[in-house]
Amino acid sequence: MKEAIFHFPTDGAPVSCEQIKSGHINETYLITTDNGTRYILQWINRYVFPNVNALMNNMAAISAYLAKREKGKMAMIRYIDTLDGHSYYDDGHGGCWRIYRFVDHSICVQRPESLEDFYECARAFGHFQYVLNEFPAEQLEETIVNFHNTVDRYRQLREALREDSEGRAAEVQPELEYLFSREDKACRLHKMRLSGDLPVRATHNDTKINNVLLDEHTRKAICVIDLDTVMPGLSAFDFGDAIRFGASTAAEDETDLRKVSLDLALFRAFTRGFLKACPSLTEKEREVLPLGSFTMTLECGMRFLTDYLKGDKYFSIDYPQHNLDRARAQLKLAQDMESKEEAMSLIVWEESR
Ligand code: GN1
Ligand code: MG
Repeated sequence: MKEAIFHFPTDGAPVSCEQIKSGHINETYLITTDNGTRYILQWINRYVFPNVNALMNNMAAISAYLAKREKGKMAMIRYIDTLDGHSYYDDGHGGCWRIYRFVDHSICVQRPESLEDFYECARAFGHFQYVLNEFPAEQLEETIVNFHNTVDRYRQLREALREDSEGRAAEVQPELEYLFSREDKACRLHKMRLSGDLPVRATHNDTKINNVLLDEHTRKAICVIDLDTVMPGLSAFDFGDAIRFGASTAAEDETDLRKVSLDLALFRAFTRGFLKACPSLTEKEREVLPLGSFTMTLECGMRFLTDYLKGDKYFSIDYPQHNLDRARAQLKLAQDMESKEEAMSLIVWEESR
């Protein structure tokens, strides 16, 4: 049992604690009490999220905003304060912990098992975006500065390369060559953000399908979770990151690159759900959804590669080459997306009508 749980009020005494393997940053545990009540206990990674107060404040601001809204009600998880009234428990050894009630009958899948699953995921993230349409995004604190700033991600890659602290740069030349050859294209969205061509919104920024709870019986979306990276951003980030993870024909860390490609049927299912749930997107925003998919995929590959070069400090890994394998799979997927740009644009156009 993690001792942190005893700093929160629980219904019944905690009797079991099981780690849930999902996500590369925080640690998540399922706690069950003697009367069967379940909680999710999370350890927040301070290397990634140094400012836990900012993160919890963002969450509170969004919850309060959503609670006031009449239209488009949305379920949200609620964190439970500690026994002494704080939004999280600081264990004094650098660890911060928080809990919420496990949502009964909910499941969280690692891959869509059907087109409907992915459609539901799209509805959830699209709706999230839609209900936050008028939320003053500038009020949110940037929990990770420059999170989806691709220009800055290139800067970080160059810095890691210059230092080459682990002596790993020599083995990743083909990956670097691809990344640098696509720099202009990958930075296009960021430039459109700066020029005002695309509106800045409150976005989720980490829209993997495992960040949506589905009803275990009906498989309808219940709510989105993992709001740690809700920050000002572009709608294309949320669309694109979901496609990156959920519309791939292979796992994020697949080592047989022949298996990695974009599944256009899944792309269509997601596009349909997202556009339906989020009618407030501008024409320009819709137009750049395929570019968002490419950008988020390439950027994620670049982040894995940068972390590999720096000695795996950011993402948790299961074996030494893990970040390199993840990077290669993402870059292969980005390449495949490039060959399907027209098909993606056509789908967006068809599903917009
Ligand atoms: C991280 O922890 P998790 O798995 O929800 C990362 C995302 C990446 C993702 C890649 C805060 O998310 O940005 O896209 O891994 N989260 C953070 O799987 O960096
Ligand atoms: Mg997550």
